[in-house]
Amino acid sequence: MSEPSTTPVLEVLPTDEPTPPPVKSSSLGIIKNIALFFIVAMGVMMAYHFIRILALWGDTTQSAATTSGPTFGPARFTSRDANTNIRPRMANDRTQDTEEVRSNPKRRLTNAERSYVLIVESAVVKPRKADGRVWDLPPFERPDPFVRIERTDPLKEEVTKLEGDANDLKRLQEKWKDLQSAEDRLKKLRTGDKSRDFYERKVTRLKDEGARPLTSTEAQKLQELEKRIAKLRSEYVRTTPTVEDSVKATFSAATLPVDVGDELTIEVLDADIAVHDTIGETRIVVTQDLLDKGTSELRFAQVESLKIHFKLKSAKQ
Ligand SMILES: [Ca+2]
Repeated sequence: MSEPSTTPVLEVLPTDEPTPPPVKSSSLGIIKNIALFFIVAMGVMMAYHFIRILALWGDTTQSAATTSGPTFGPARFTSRDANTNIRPRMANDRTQDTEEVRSNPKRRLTNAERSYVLIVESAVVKPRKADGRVWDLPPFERPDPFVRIERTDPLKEEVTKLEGDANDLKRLQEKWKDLQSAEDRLKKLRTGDKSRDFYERKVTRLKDEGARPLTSTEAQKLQELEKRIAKLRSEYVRTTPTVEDSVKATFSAATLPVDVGDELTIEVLDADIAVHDTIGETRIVVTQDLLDKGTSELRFAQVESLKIHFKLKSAKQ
């Protein structure tokens, strides 16, 4: 509770005074400290409530006053709306969308309802990793960059669940393959071969663990799961093509539909055979300012420059 903050006060003050006169003043000191403690505690509580009230007040005034969803920074309200009429058409309908989504978490802004597309224009990558090593084995020391954009999206939870189901089936499939190859191996080994024992034990273990082929229903289910996972994931994850062996890559690739309030994780990766190296990763929240600016240049980790562009969808899209 509040103990950690109180103990130092109670203990330190008396010991700091080298020769406190006995009984009387020490009991006076304790009373003082207790009083001080209550004053501080009340102060903290009052500050806490004050901040909460401020926050609530901010929330209500914002949702009542703004005309375009969540905002980050006051800059955009006055000047732009007054000076230019860049985008009056979206001001209201998109706000309704975002407001509706916020008040009803089940209602998700669909990609079709998002008004912009995030174009990844180009990337400049530092020639070496943060630890000073080159990206790839010589003579191809330069990275093979591509960019992955992921929007924070409730769909991910569903995908994770489906992936769990798919992985169970895949594990079963793997186990069956292992059993078959162990049995094959055993057939080829002569009696008395030293490694027979190893494979015999392996076969017994896999059989004990229930290794069996997938039923046709299971095989079909796995196929459907994988299709569905890929489809759902493409709703909130997109990657650019890979540019091979280059520290200056031009993509000009359309990725995700986006809109105000979207939180995006942007990763620049070096394509590799097994595991892709992360060149840099950053997170942005899409604001009206960013959308209005159109093009932005980001710089993070080993990414010297990443140019992105928010393109307004054409009216019919
Ligand atoms: Ca590579």
